[in-house]
Amino acid sequence: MITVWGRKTSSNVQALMWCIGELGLPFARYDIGHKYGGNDTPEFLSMNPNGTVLVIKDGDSASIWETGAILRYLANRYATLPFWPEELEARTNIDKWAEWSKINIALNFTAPIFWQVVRTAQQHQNQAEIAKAIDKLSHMLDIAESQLQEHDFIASDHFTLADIQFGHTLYRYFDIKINRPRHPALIRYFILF
Ligand SMILES: N[C@@H](CCC(=O)N[C@@H](CS)C(=O)NCC(=O)O)C(=O)O
Repeated sequence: MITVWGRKTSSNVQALMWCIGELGLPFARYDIGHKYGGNDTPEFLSMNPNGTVLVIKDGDSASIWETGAILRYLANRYATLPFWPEELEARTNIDKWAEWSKINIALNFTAPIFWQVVRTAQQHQNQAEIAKAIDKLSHMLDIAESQLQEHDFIASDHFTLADIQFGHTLYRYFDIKINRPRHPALIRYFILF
C-alpha cells in the first residue's frame, strides 16, 4: 500500500496519482498542504523537512519526497516494459525526457504562467511578463513539437514515465486562458490522454 500525503490540487500529486493509476497500485491519500495545511507539523516535517508536498511511504518504508525521485522509485520497483525498461540506454532516454520536462516545462510554466494567470487577481497580472513567459516556454515546447512529430510519445513510440512528467503540466497548460502558440503535434499528443 502506498500512502500519499498531498492535496490533489498539487500538480506534483497529480503526477504521482497518474503514475499510481498506470501501475495499478493500492494507495491511501491524505489532503495536506495549501488550504488544508498540515505540512508544518513536527510529524510532517519529520517526513519531509522541506514542508512541501508531496511525501509517500511504501508500506512501512522510510518517507520519500521529491516527485521525480518518487516516480523513479515506483517505476524501479513496480513498472515493466515499456514504461521503464531495464536496458540502460532505453531507460536513460526516458529519464532524460522526464528530467527535461520537470526542469524546462514545469518550472517555466507553473510559477511564471499558471500562478500569474490563475492565482493572481486580474488587476495585479502583468500581461507583458506573462507574454514573455509564454514565449520562453514556447521555445521549449518547440522541442517537444519536433519530438512528437517523430514519435507517438515524448520519449519514444510508447507511453513511459516521461509522459507523466511532461503530460501532467500540459493538463494545466491547455486548461487555462492564454494565447498558446501553434503546436499541432503537441495537441494531437495531449488529446490522447
Ligand atoms: N521539488 C519538489 C517541489 C515540492 C513543492 O513545491 N510542492 C508544492 C505543491 S506542488 C507545495 O508543497 N506547496 C506548498 C503547499 O501546497 O502548501 C517536488 O517536486 O516534489
